[in-house]
Amino acid sequence: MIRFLTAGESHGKALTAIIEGFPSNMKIEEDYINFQLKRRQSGYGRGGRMKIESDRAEILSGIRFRKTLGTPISLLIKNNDWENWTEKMSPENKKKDSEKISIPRPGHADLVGTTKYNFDDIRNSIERSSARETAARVAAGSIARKFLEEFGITIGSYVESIGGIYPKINFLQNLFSNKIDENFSARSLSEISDKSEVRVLDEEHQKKIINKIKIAKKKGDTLGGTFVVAASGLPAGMGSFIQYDTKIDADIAEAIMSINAVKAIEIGTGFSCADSFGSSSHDEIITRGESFSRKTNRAGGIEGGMTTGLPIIVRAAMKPIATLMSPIESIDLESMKKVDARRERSDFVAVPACAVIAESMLAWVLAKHFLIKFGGDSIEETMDNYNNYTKKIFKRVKKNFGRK
Ligand code: EPS
Repeated sequence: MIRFLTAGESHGKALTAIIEGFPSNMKIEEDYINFQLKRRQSGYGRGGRMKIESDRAEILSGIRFRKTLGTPISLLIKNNDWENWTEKMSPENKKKDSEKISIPRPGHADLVGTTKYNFDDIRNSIERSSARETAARVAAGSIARKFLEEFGITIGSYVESIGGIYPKINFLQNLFSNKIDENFSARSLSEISDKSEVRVLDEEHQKKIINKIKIAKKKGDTLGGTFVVAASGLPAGMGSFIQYDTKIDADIAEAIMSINAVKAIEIGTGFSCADSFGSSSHDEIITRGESFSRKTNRAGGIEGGMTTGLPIIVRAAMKPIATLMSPIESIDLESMKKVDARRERSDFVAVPACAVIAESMLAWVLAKHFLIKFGGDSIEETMDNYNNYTKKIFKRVKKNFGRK
């Protein structure tokens, strides 16, 4: 079973991640991780912080001569901004005149975090609840992504809407309701969206969104949006129906919902299939050569908590950033009086980054279920197990059901 933990405060010295459970002999290099970290930092509408940071992961352990050892991998991402925060975030004694924050922002973890942990300074809650932590997740997710690529599994994403502005063409509909494209690679979605400043799939849409972000910025307001994450090249049978906690869709939902500011997720046609007849909700089963397939992929690649082999299609919604330059109402915990919520440097929009983080979380869940299914201490052993299973599926069905 793979697992990872992250540590680090937003304005502390660094973020770290410890990743465990991947087989040995998997090729991985810092540049591969750094490429993903750079993707997470991009997107029109980010705040001043992204001009300070240029995230890079340093490999501290678990990798030798660009190959995994099967031992815990530890990664370090330095916070460049730490230079400006050494006193305010010092692990040593607090300076007498150091600033104390007492006004919580609605929509952030400020109030509940501060009361729950019995802090006397909201800064203590702000730091770890900040989405800065997701840099470490993307670094960890890169190891999972690289692992999956060994088996031809790719992951990609795009932004569907920001501030309620949707594209003229419903790309999502194409992904599951039309004829299945056997050659579809989820990575191709990112190859297109990465070229866009807001990670959308067409230029006209980008223009409209950037205008809307400009309006939000001018008003001191923020925006949220929706995004799509997909994975392709999967074997059928990852996950299980045996218990609630073995279902792969449940794990995916948990992983995506755990990303800061994500408020909703759907798989395949999700909410809209609840309004349709069963006959237009499910995917008719067909054979394609020596394998099973479906005429459509409305299920978004998962039936009964297991992968069907068709692409996994996930859609999620991110709420608008909670830090507002034109703030809404809050309470000052010192005076208990009504005040404007605290302003502080932040992003206006982070949906493009959120989609990249979601790719990383999806990669993690898929790698986890892949290794539960196929195991292996070395990548060679995992590959043998994988080949053995996938090559025999169709033959076994034929044998079990009596056809020669
Ligand atoms: C964040 C606030 C901003 C964001 C930050 C998340 O940081 P700061 O307070 O330093 O301006 O830029 O995100 C990142 C630093 C990052 O790397 O994504 C928040 O409050 O969640």
